[in-house]
Amino acid sequence: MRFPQDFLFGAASAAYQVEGAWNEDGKGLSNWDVFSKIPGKTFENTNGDVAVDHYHRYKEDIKLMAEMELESYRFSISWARIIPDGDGEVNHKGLEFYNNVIDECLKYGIVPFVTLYHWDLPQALEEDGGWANKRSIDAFAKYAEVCYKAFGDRVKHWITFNETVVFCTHGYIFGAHPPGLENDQKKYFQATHNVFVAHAKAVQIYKSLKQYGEIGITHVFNPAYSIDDTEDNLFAEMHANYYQTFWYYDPILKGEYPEYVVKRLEEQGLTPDWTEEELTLLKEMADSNDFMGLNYYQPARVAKLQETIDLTSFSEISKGKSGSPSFDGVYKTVMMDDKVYTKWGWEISAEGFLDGLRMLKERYGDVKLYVTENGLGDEDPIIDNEIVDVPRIKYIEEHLKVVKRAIEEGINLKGYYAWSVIDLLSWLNGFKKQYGFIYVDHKNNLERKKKLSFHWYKHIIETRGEEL
Ligand code: BGP
Repeated sequence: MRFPQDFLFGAASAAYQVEGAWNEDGKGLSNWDVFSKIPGKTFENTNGDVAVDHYHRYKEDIKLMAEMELESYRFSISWARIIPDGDGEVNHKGLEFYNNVIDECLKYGIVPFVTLYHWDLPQALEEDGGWANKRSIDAFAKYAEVCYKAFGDRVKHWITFNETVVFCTHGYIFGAHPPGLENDQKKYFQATHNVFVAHAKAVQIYKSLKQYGEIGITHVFNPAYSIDDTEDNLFAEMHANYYQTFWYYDPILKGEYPEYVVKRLEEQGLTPDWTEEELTLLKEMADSNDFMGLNYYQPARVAKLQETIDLTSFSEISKGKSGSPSFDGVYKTVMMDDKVYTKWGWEISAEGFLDGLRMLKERYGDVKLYVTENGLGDEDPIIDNEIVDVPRIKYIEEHLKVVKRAIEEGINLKGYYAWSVIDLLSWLNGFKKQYGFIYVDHKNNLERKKKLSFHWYKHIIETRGEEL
């Protein structure tokens, strides 16, 4: 089978991880501009001040994407470039930059797939309570509307938020992302609710403008599987799926929260402050959400936690590595001897993805899906001046095969975006953890170079994955 003509082969990036130019052309401060400069918060205190300088080199980068035959480029907009203080005046230089990026993509026939929020919140909003404060809901709605009106004539694919589970757990539980709070479960659940409401408002505004594109959200897809068939561990699997997946997917796709979690939150006094009006809006907007974006890297192998853990220290849990307790102390993820892991301890399992897709179909029916991120973080080998990232090719190949199989099974998958199009700044792992098809030489003026995977992906796109 060749992938269908309307299936998009793409690759992704995010503003803070590629752009740099953190204080240029009227951009406001973002929470990451501030947080990354607190000593010890990021790997070797790296930050995105320069990143890979995409702000100044977007033409060169997009030209390379075109050479790779990329059909679509997923990138994010930096909110603080557009509205420097979060909800005040619009910065026209910011609009100009993204107009240029979009036009450059279209010049080559590359479909721009735009994420509105990939974690860099204007610092003024962060200082006012960030996502735990409802002010951010209306600020986001305003920002989204500015973007639709400025870019919506050419951008027909919108993602509101990237990975709510990550920025909320890392921000309010693990202390590893801004605002850097540890184990504040009350604020954590409040923040997730506020994001869902902000998403719903952004969808409502988008539909009212009648721009006839599509809008959805991107979630981490981290399906949980019990390590065995014991009752305890099957319970852990169920619990993990409710907290890590259904809590996030249900309010978007069903317009309501899963009863299992709602009940527990009530018992624990953790119910978010939510109004009837907000809950009604979630319900009303569920049918207007056009797609779900899935960022899949690995499944979770889980077991019930038998020991009691210190629920105040989370620094190690935050890195996505298997072998950590869940923040509510109910289960733990387990590294298994018969599984394969990356250098960063992330399991490699394409089958885990396929089984998870089947689970999603069972729960949510035929919803349209895009793989908005998938890829291998590695330290790429350089041999005779060539970047021979064979493990990345193998990783993406295995996952694309699964995508093909899923489509054959009738799962409604419409595109695949590798993470990432170019080597970029990893939030917590600096420049050491590489993901790109394009290499960036940090010792040589950030010079770009094509990796082996660049040529391989180009071939996959040209042949529409026929040989997979
Ligand atoms: C996702 C984020 C991306 C990217 C990716 C890889 O969670 O959406 O922005 O960072 O993970 O993560 P890491 O760089 O930590 O390996």
